[in-house]
Amino acid sequence: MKLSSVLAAVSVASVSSALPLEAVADSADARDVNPFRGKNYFANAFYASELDQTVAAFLARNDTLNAARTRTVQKTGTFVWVSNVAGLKNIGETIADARAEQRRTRRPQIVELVLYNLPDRDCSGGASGGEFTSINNGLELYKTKFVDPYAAELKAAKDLTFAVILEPDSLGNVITNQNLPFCANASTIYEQGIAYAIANLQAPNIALYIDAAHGGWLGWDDNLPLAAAEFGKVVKMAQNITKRAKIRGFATNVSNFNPYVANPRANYTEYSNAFDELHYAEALAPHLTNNSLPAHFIIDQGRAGKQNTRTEWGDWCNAEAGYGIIPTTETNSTVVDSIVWAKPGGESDGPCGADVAGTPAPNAGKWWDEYTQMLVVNANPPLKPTYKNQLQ
Ligand SMILES: *[C@@H]1O[C@H](CO)[C@@H](O)[C@H](O)[C@H]1NC(C)=O
Ligand SMILES: *[C@@H]1O[C@H](CO)[C@@H](O)[C@H](O)[C@H]1NC(C)=O
Ligand SMILES: *[C@@H]1O[C@H](CO)[C@@H](O)[C@H](O)[C@H]1NC(C)=O
Ligand SMILES: *[C@@H]1O[C@H](CO)[C@@H](O)[C@H](O)[C@H]1NC(C)=O
Ligand SMILES: *[C@@H]1O[C@H](CO)[C@@H](O)[C@H](O)[C@H]1NC(C)=O
Ligand SMILES: *[C@@H]1O[C@H](CO)[C@@H](O)[C@H](O)[C@H]1NC(C)=O
Ligand SMILES: CC(=O)N[C@H]1CO[C@H](CO)[C@@H](O)[C@@H]1O
Repeated sequence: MKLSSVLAAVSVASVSSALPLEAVADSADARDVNPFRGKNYFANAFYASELDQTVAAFLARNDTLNAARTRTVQKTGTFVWVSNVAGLKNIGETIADARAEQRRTRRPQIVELVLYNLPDRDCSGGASGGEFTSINNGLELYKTKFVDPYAAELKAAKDLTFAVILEPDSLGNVITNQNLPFCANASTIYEQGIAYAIANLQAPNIALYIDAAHGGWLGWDDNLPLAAAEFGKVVKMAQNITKRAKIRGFATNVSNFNPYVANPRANYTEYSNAFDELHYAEALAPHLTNNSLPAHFIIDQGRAGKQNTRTEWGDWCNAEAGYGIIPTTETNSTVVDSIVWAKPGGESDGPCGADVAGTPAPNAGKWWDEYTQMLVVNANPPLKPTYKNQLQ
């Protein structure tokens, strides 16, 4: 049932009592239509709470404008990263919060989650190694202790729609980093793990996006067919487990700084046709179609607001940046479902990159408030302010 028809049927007297949740949920299969359309990008409470100190820092300097801009970030949907077994509890909390918001606003919510815990994770970088290793039965533990409970939570919350990014960086490493022995070893584990996750996260309220790295990595002409073939292989492996298993599409540039539309294009992109993420998505799309894969994308712009601050494409760590385009389905591209904010801006990439306001970068995942303040000030388009009296 459409939300509008439900609302029309509700009498004024009953508005204060909660709608049955099933009535609010969208009946369309999130895998067959753009699942973001008509939904509110749910803004998770944890990220909003991290930003409280950013608001306070601006207010301490009497910078009410940037404090108000930060409040806008607090209301913007970002992905919740679920990166280990202990983090599974965040799913339940997020679901409870999103339901409350759905009841309060009577707008269907889309809840954004990253699933990130493969055995031998981050085989090329090592900065984000995880809790499971293949030599310690990691694949079995990943399936039973992580993916199974993860899938059960989402399937039970039929009243919400989920967009899930699967395993950032992993298939990118399978495609281009076979020369690294640890990645070569990890490849079959990655493929089996992701296939299992796809096979088990099949439900009409779950839209899966396989991570497709970014234009500076897989966007080179020679890499595009290899990438599409690898994605096709993994989806077929999933269909071997769950017949007709399907994904919605692909996520690009997770945690990166590449602009959606470059202006001007950066010199380090040399001759690549995928010199920004929109060109990357459109270049990869026909290869996906040829591999019987859906050519739909979500593109992270959480830290892509300030262009051309880097000298090398490979610079991935805490680059000078600003918040980018606010999540939207108005993407000007038929292959792009939505601009999203996947990386929660302000959580450090690791102890690397330049100091900001005299402070060095903390360890990966740790909050870095000076960096966050920079993201607010550098945001492009500039963030609309939300003053305190506008909070509801
Ligand atoms: C902020 O504004 C208040 C009131 O105008 C003033 O008393 C205070 O000194 C200002 N603080 C700073 C850091 O400028
Ligand atoms: C790769 O796997 C083989 C066989 O299990 C093992 O002997 C070797 O040490 C592994 N190499 C790396 C770099 O992990
Ligand atoms: C699917 O399963 C069949 C039969 O077990 C096997 O021959 C085939 O290689 C599998 N395909 C993939 C992509 O895993
Ligand atoms: C690219 O290099 C040229 C020549 O050095 C320079 O003029 C231009 O500003 C550079 N473009 C960007 C986006 O940095
Ligand atoms: C897709 O397949 C068609 C038909 O085989 C072919 O003409 C076209 O070049 C292929 N496109 C890509 C991007 O590989
Ligand atoms: C889409 O195009 C319009 C008009 O050119 C532009 O204002 C808008 O910023 C574009 N949206 C994105 C996401 O690039
Ligand atoms: C999934 C993906 O592409 N991740 C990359 C995002 O961008 C950063 C910075 O370039 C890379 O380090 C990540 O590997």
